[in-house]
Amino acid sequence: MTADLAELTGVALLTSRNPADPADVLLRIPAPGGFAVADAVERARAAQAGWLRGGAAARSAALGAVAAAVEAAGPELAALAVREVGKPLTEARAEIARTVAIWRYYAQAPFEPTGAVHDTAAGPGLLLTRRRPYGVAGLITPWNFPFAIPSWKAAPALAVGNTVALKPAPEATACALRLAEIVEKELPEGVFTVLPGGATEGNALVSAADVVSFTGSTAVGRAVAAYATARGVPVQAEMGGLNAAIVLPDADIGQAAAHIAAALAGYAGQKCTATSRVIAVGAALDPLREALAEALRAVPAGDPADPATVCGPLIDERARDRVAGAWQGLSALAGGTLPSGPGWYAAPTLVEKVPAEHPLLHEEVFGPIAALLPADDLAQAVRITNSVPYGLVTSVHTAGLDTALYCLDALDGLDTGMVRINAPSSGVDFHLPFGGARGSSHGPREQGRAALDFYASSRTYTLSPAETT
Ligand code: UN1
Repeated sequence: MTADLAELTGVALLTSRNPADPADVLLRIPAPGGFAVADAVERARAAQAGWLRGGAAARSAALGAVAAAVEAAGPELAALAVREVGKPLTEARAEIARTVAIWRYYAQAPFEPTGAVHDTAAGPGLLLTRRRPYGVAGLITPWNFPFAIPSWKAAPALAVGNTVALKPAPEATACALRLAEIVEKELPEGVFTVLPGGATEGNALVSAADVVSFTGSTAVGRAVAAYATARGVPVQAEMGGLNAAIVLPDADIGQAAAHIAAALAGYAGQKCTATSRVIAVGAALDPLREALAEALRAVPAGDPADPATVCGPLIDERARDRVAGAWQGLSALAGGTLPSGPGWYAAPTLVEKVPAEHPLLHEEVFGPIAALLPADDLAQAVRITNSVPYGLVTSVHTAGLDTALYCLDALDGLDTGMVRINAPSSGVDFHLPFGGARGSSHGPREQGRAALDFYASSRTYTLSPAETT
């Protein structure tokens, strides 16, 4: 069906535009609909036995071949991410490098042990555990990491022997379809399928898959988790963040300001790991206030195709308006302005004197804006950090081991899934578990070895000797 016919017949259309130049439409296609998703999942299910029985060496070789193919297409893929989701070129190149590393890392996984051997509690025999894939992994991915997130979900799912059906965010459809072309060539038919779509296709996928992994908004993530749980299939959901950076007076203030500026303004703050609250402890407030405002004013902003750009456009007009609404009535130390278009730009912004009940301190904006908050001491800074419905990642800037240890304390410390000492809140490592507390995450962790466990159930075998007569 053509886009014109789809419009005439009321079929939903998927449109993706260049956020730096909204007149540049990359794609306009009819959404495939729920039945197409159900069919694709059936094809993926039919392909699973062959993929699993093909053996560890074949799976490893295929995942390694995907890594090489993504690497070979690197410059083209980075340019596509710049054009479709407005990711600044240097960051887009880094995402491709990360994507290649992810496929390489999981290409080793098929050779890893899949379980353990134990003695029986009493008597002769052996106890064994063994991982067993679920079948079809249904993946729902956001637009902000259009290559890395689909890859860090798909690669471990495939490594342990599942097949994959992936529904990308509509805004990143062109990136996902291009990734599918590359990946499909290296894998047997039906093993990896991309189904473009919106909510209808997402629902259909959650209602058919054997294991579900989601990254996106908290509202949708909660609904996906509830639906999958009601069906009795395992689910993980990575959702929002309202991440704090805590700065102590003993920190290298220049370095802290540079890290926070990067985590606040990089990719216009469109990461669940971005910093949106900056908590200055005691005497750190004045020097940090100056240094951070200056660092934010100096952030290279504008055309995402320029390799120097750090802060590009917001994904669409609605996102830009949400950012502009967030600073209304607040006093801005930096930014608080909307640079002229054609793209959806907002300047990196730091506001202060934000009233405790202001939405900026409770709801995720997903843009280049943070609030500067004072704290009398470290304990208060930790309490402020933990006082929101999210708990993904916190950065702590200090020269003191005692401070770091206090923050990491299991009972009194930070209630976030990740803590980064003297590092920006964003830019996490792919080979470690990723996830947060409270409203940020649901279910088991993704990435690293944790992902291999998530995409498989564990079976326990008891081997007893036959009775001898
Ligand atoms: C990063 O900061 O390196 O959707 C990754 C997101 C996160 C990934 C952040 N799930 O923004």
